[in-house]
Amino acid sequence: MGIQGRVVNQGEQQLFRKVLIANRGEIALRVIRACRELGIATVAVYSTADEHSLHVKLADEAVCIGPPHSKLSYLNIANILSAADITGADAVHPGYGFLSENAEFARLCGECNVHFIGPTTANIAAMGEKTMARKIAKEAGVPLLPGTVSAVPNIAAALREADQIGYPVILKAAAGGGGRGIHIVYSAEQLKGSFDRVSSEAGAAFGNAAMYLEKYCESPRHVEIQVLCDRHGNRISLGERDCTIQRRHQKLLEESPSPILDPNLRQQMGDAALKLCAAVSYENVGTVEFLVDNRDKKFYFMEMNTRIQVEHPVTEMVTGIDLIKEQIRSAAGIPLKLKQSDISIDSHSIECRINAEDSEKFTPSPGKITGLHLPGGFGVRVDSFVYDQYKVVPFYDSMIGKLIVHAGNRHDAIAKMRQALDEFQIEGIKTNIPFHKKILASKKFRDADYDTHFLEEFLSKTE
Ligand code: MV4
Repeated sequence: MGIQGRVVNQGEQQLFRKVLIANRGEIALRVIRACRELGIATVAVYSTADEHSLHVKLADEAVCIGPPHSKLSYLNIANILSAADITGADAVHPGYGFLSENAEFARLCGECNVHFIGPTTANIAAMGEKTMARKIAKEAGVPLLPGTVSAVPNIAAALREADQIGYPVILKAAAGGGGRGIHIVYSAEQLKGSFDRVSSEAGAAFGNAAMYLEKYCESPRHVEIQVLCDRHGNRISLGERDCTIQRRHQKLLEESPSPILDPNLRQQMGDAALKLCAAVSYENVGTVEFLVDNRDKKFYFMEMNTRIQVEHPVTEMVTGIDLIKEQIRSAAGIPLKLKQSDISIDSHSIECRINAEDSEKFTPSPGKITGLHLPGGFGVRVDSFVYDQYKVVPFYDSMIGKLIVHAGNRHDAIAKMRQALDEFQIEGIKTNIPFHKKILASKKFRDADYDTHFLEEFLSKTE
C-alpha cells in the first residue's frame, strides 16, 4: 500500500493511522500519549532489557527489536523498519537521541513508504554538518561568532585563521555537536600542540576529522529558540529556553523564558532562527541554539538541532502548545494553524532532569525502585517512565524522568519546584534530586546570575 493509501480522514485532517515509536523511556510515553489523543494507533519497539517498560505496556502493539546494547536494538535500522513493515505502521517517530538526527534513517523511512516524523533528510544533513550550518546561517544574515565557515585543512591554516580571529579560539569538530569534540585554545603554541590530536580524536569519534574554528566566548549563556514549521512555508518561533545549567555538556535544569532576554532580544533571536529555517526550507519542529554573551547580551548562532528535545516541555507550558501533536500534524502535511501573533509568553516554567545517579560522584545508580511517591498539584508535571518496583536498567541514559513546573513568574516557579523536589520520593536507587535542591537554593541561581561555568564553580565551592 502506498503512503497516501495509509492516511485516514480525521474530520478535515489527514493524519496517520499507526505510528511506530523508535525510542524508549519517557519520550516514548510522551509520543504514545499524544498519538492516542489524536486517535492514532501506536507500536512500541523494545530491547530485551526493556521488556517490562511502560512504553511496551501503553502502546497498542509492541515488537522486540534486539538485545540490550542500543547498537543492536534502538539503533538497528533494519530491525526497526521491519517492525514498521510487519505492523503496518505508516509513520515513525524517532524521539530524541538514537536515530532522531540520522539523515540516512530518515531517507530509508521514505524508501520504505513510512513517514519520518521530523524534518526532511536534506534538513537533517545540512544542519548535522556544523560547518555547512554555519555557512547557511552566515549567508542568511544570522549573527555568528568570528570563525571559519569551512573545515580548516591543517595546522598552518589553523594558525593563520586563529591569528585573524584572535585568541582564545575554540576548535570544534564539524561532525560533532552538543559539546562533543570541542577544545579551547589560548595561544598559537597550544594550537600547534593540539590541532592534530583533537582532529584525529574527532575522526575516531564521528568518522569525520574535519575541524573548524570560532572565537571563544568566555562567559556565555546557552539560549535556544524553539521553531515550528510546516511544508507550506509557514514558520513560527515559540520563545526560548535557557539551558545554561549544564555539567560536562549534560543539561540538568532548563527554564523558559530566559531571565536574561527582554521582548526586543527575544524578537531578534526568534527572527534570526526563522531566517535560518527559511534558508533551508525547514519542516517540522527544530531548535536553533545560540550563545548569548553575558557581558553585552549579543547573540551568536551555534548549531541547529533537528529533533524534538528533552527540554521541550518548558516551551509547552509557557506557550500552551503541544509540540508532539504539532510535530505529527506537520509531518502529515497539515498546514500550521498557529500564527506568530498567537504566541505570547507571560508565565514561567522550569524543568529538572531526574537522573538515576549518585549526585556526589555523578556515577550511574541503576537498580530496583522499592518505593515511589511522585509530586503533584497545580502547575506540576512529571514526565517519567518509572513505577514502583521498576528496575532501572544500566544500558541507557541515566535520565529516568523530568519534573516540570509552571507558575506566573520565575520566583513562584522556583518555589513550586523546591516544593515538588521536597515531595519527590524514590527509594532503592540514588538520584540527583538532592543536587537540584542545592542549585535551587543557591543565590546565584535565584538571582539568575549565572553562565556556563556555574556548576563547576558551584561544585568547587560545595565540595
Ligand atoms: C562555545 C563556547 C564558547 N565560545 N563556542 C558547548 C556545547 C556546544 N554546543 C558548544 N559549546 C560551547 N561553544 C564558542 N565560540 C562555549 C561552549 C560551552 C557551553 C555552551 C553551552 C552550555 C554549556 C557550555 C559549557 C562549556 C562550553
